[in-house]
Amino acid sequence: MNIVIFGAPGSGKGTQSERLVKKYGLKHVSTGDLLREEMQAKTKLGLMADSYISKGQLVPDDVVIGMLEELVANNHDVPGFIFDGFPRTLPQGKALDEMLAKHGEKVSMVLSLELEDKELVDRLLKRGKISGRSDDTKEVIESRLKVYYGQTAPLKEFYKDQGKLVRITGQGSIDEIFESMTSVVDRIIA
Ligand code: B4P
Repeated sequence: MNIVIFGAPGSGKGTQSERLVKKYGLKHVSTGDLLREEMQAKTKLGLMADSYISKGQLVPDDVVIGMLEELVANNHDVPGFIFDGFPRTLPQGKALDEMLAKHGEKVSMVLSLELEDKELVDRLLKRGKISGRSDDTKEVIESRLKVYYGQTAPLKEFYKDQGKLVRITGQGSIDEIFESMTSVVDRIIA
């Protein structure tokens, strides 16, 4: 089972993914977390990623796709993945299909967390006060949302055409949203 958790910045992807991996025993793959680890370690990749992330832009496709290819190839014995924050562009979506196909796998479902911009901005500003993340500031959040609507949201059509897109409200308590998500997953895998 390979699940893509999809949504705008602040929609709850990371929050829900952590819970879903525990329930279903899947491997959590968060490109945001992986990039932040590189940034903290000040590796060459991390310094390069920082120059994009701190401006609210996406890290180039070839870098993120390369990172994921290695991870998928090195984890062929896991029961499946939860992809959190990947794919974020059409080329990434196509690359994910190809890298899974190499291992006889495919994306099973795409759970899209849907939320109004105002709530997204409020959540990220709130997180910014404690996280110290350079991308959780008003100006950068605005640019992340623009990037989301321009480059990431078109993936919804890509997955809708494949019959894999399931829209879930991202509004409500973390527990309520988790319940909606697990009821969809349980129905699909039943
Ligand atoms: P991410 O780390 O993926 O950041 P994000 O989109 O902001 O989502 P995140 O998972 O962190 O937040 P969540 O919605 O769970 O990416 C950061 C950056 O890395 C990107 O902007 C990009 O530059 C780069 N990047 C990552 N992946 C890439 C890729 N594939 N290609 C290129 N570049 C890439 O939660 C947000 C907040 O809301 C939290 O504080 C949480 O506690 C709160 N929250 C969650 N659910 C809630 C609820 N129900 N009610 C109230 N608050 C809630």
